[in-house]
Amino acid sequence: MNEILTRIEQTQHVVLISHLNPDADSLGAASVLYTHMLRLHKKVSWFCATKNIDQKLLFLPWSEKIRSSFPTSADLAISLDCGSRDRLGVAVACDLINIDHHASNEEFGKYNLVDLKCISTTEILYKLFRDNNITINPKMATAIYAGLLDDSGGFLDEKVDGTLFALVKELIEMGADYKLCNKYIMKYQTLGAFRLKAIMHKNMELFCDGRVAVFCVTNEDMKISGAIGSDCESTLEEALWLPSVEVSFLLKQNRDLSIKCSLRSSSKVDVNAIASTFLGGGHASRAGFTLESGIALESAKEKILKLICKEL
Ligand SMILES: [Mn+2]
Repeated sequence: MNEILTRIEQTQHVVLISHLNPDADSLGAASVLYTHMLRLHKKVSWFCATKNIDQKLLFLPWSEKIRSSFPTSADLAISLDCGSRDRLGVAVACDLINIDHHASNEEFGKYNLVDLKCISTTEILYKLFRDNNITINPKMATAIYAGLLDDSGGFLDEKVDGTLFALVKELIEMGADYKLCNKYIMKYQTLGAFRLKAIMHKNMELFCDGRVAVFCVTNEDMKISGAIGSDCESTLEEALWLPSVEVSFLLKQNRDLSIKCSLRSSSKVDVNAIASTFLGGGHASRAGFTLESGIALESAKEKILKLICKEL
């Protein structure tokens, strides 16, 4: 049997870790393993350092079990969709299994299951279970589909091909509630998110002949709209569908005045490479990093713009 599955068999108490500001893939992957651990009659906890999890993701099986305090009694941790140790939002002392698909993954686990060919971390789990004859039940199939749907940008990503649709068909046959995922992940929005969109649309700036779209979101914008951090991302991604836009990035002020930068690209510009010059990472088409407090939004914007325009 697979080394990772063997280690899981030996555990008394496992903690599943979704990354900071979790998406449907990180939560979906943890959800899949949560079901699996219950079937194995293991004690299981689900940790996420972010307290305000996007409401639209709380339809995922077992998401009501997520806690923001780390269980010290766990003897095994499994990080899902975390490219680097700082994405965990916690210091982990016990053995760690790192399951991820980010090109920037730092293989920080004692065991690492990193597959860059997979479109989502949930796809890695699908393959692990399939190859080891582990049954995928409807709850698991739903969570696997959720990760695929979100990380492929609603099946619009360049990497989407017939093999992926064949996998989707299989998941539906296994009982995946794809309609529920489609509704919540693709369409559901809170009033706060809806209001923030209007602010972001109004304040968007275009550079390099309209090829780069830039969004700056201040703490004030967040307060007025009542949105949460992850609400910024859909507008950031939508901007790529403007005819001239090839790269979009967002600078979002955090409460401690550090700045979170998220980048998206639909062209040859590798935003993972740009993010890594700021010690961040991700994928060629979506990446991010954080700038320490003290740097002004405007000067951060100039710096990043310069790097992107050089690549265009
Ligand atoms: Mn992912």
